[in-house]
Amino acid sequence: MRPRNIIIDTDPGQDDAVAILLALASPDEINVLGITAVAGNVPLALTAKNARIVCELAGKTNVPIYAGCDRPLGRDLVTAEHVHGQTGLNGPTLPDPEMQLEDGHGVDFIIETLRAQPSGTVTLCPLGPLTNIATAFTKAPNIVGKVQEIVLMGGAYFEVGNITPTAEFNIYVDPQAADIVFRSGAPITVMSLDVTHKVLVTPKRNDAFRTLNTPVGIAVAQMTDFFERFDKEKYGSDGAPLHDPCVTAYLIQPDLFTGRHINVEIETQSELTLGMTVADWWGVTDRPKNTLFMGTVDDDRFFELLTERLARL
Ligand SMILES: [Ca+2]
Repeated sequence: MRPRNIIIDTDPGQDDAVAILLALASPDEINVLGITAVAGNVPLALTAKNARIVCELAGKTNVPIYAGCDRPLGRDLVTAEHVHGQTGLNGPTLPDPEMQLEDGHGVDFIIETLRAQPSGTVTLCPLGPLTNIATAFTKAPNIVGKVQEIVLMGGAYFEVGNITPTAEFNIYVDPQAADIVFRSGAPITVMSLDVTHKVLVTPKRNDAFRTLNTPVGIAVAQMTDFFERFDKEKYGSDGAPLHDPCVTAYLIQPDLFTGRHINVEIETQSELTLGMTVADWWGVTDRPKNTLFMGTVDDDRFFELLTERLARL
């Protein structure tokens, strides 16, 4: 089987970093055509820098990295330094990148790549707010039909929300963009909080990263240690959820996850529930099924895969 061509759209973020490392460690399954940074967990200047830091950590300095949109479509940027720290990658001490950003805008890279590649051969992997993807779809609507699949981290049904009582962070930051993407007609697979809250970095799993005793293993252990401080207190759990790597793990081993084909729509108006993913899990409407919405994960096998792949870097 040929590796799947993907574009990673990201706002690193420690969990974005782990998702990117997992992809770069898996060239038999995944070919990273490029990385586009977006404003989200921290502002764009930092996410564009962090993406380069992560590729250098992996020793993969030939991946083209572009800066994309620096703010949501219709509202001010909301960031999450309270989770990820001031840099977005707090935890390890990693050198400033030597890699340069590519010239041009991340949105144009997405458009040009989809135009250049055969239809149905490029998968988009958004790990942050959907601003870049929505902007590309709005600017060049004819690329939507060429997308193989969008596999994204965002939203929730049973877990409801993490940044507000009813909204997950990525969708909440740019609900207008999410609305455009979920209405686009492109095939969408969603790694929601319902899944990612089951992927917990317990002390034992953190130790497994650390005992790889490689720069990557140690850095991943330090990153997951850092945001655990916040999450353990918040959730009272044995470890912090590792959200974004669910996206890249799915591309490598889809049978780790199960879900349902359902309709998902985005709340864009209500002040109270802005950014809610209104997911018709129980099939109580006739709205068209636009999403494969994941609900369960084999977390032991997920961490076996992740640790085994990180060891290759
Ligand atoms: Ca992210």
